[in-house]
Amino acid sequence: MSTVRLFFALWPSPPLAASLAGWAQQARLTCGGRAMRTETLHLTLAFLGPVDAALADELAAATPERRLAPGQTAMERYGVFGRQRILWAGPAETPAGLQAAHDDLWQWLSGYGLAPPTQPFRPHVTLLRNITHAHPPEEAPALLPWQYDRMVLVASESLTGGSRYRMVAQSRPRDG
Ligand code: 2AM
Repeated sequence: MSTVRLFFALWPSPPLAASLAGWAQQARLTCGGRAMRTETLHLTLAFLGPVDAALADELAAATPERRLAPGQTAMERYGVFGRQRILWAGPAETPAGLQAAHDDLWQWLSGYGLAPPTQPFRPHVTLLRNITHAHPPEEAPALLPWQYDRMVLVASESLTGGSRYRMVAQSRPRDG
């Protein structure tokens, strides 16, 4: 049975993605590593991992009927995941609305037999991978507000030298 590696994410608008790419360039001066391509920057709400192709199709068909409660977060700090050698941007605290979106999403996904993560939700946008210096810059650039009203379902396809993201579905805005 073939599988598809899936995740649900918030996708930044092009101007927000461009600002985040600026954050990445600035952090790279301190941390080294490899910057993610601007058009791939995202905030993962739920990482499903490999799922059977039939279930992937079912989720893609059901996603447009999902409503994500609109909300907002902000990119306000840098952080590091040392073991993964990742430098990220994220909110200082997880906003309640974003946590609720994550929890609702996993409640829905558990109905498909998918197991919620055991780790707490840490909303972040990965900016750099393979960093060589495991401490983030002391100061982040000016806060970037992020309003969201939909999520996207993304397939991550492995290629030699990296992975490619393919958007397979998106939720409809609540009043859309
Ligand atoms: P990362 O950027 O912190 O690595 C596609 O790989 C997306 O899913 C990325 O945002 C990635 O987060 C996330 N992801 C990959 N593996 C994961 C895991 N085991 N648990 C949670 N998120 C994961």
